[in-house]
Amino acid sequence: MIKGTIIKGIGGFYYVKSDDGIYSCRARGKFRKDSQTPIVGDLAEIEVTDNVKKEGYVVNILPRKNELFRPLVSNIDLLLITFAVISPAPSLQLIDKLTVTAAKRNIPTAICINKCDLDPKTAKEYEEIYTLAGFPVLAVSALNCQNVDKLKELLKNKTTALAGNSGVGKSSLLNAIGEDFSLETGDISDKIKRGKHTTRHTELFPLSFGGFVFDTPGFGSYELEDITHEELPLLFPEISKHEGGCRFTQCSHIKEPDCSVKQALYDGKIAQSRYDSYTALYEELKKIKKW
Ligand SMILES: Nc1nc2c(ncn2[C@@H]2O[C@H](COP(=O)(O)OP(=O)(O)OP(=O)(O)O)[C@@H](O)[C@H]2O)c(=O)[nH]1
Ligand SMILES: [Mg+2]
Ligand SMILES: [Zn+2]
Repeated sequence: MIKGTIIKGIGGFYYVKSDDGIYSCRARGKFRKDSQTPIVGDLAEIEVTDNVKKEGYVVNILPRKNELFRPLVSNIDLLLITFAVISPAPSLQLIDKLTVTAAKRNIPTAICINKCDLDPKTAKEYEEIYTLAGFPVLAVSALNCQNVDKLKELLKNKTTALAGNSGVGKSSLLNAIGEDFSLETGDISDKIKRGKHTTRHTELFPLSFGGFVFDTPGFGSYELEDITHEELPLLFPEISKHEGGCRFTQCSHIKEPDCSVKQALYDGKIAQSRYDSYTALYEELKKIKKW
């Protein structure tokens, strides 16, 4: 039995990187029975069936530090939520859903604003929104390598998953850090300005300067799971900071008087777009509960 990390999964095969190379493995039937599926990032124990062809079976998954559903990854130190200033235009609510999901799972989050070459002024506005919310923010360009050195610094010595819509430039950024990944990148459609889902599989890559990074497939939409409206304020760092400061202990920070969150919004300490995401998600989650 040897141990390794699942770096890729395609068509029922898991590619497990161990000290003596990469093994292509199938999962033992027991995984289906226990409804546990190996995912990229997992530490796995494998049974080698062919040492020359490097084949085997995944027989056990070691306990996960954490896992995300979208992108489907495990054991990460940082979620790097990536979007483009324009082309495709970002949905801030989608980005905020991602920060909420990561907060729920106690996964540290940073924000990466790409394609700053296309509209530096708007990039600055987004940078302010997420800096105010308390996240580390990088404004970068894979095209002209703006701040790519800072991106490398951020990735160094940790395991990071890039997450974001198709076409925002996740694969391009990983190519830009000069690690010889040669990842395939795709155009943005002319008509609807959306990505074309170029990256089809999640893959984990080692970094020569220390650490690992996941390139992941982009998505079009994103739904919140297993989060209640009651806990939502705790999952926005700039809102949870004010917990206990309102007149009502169960304050939803929406309609109540003497609300310290609304005060912070008026004072410009909370970004309007983040507050808008909060209220929209709050109402949405509340409806689910009533059902
Ligand atoms: N102008 C500009 N274009 C960029 C930049 N980064 C990426 N692009 C372009 O954006 C398009 C999409 O880039 P990808 O790297 O394939 O995007 P992705 O996020 O990996 O997309 P999926 O794999 O589909 O999820 C390509 O045409 C890139 O050349 C940038 O910083 N500036
Ligand atoms: Mg890609
Ligand atoms: Zn309040």
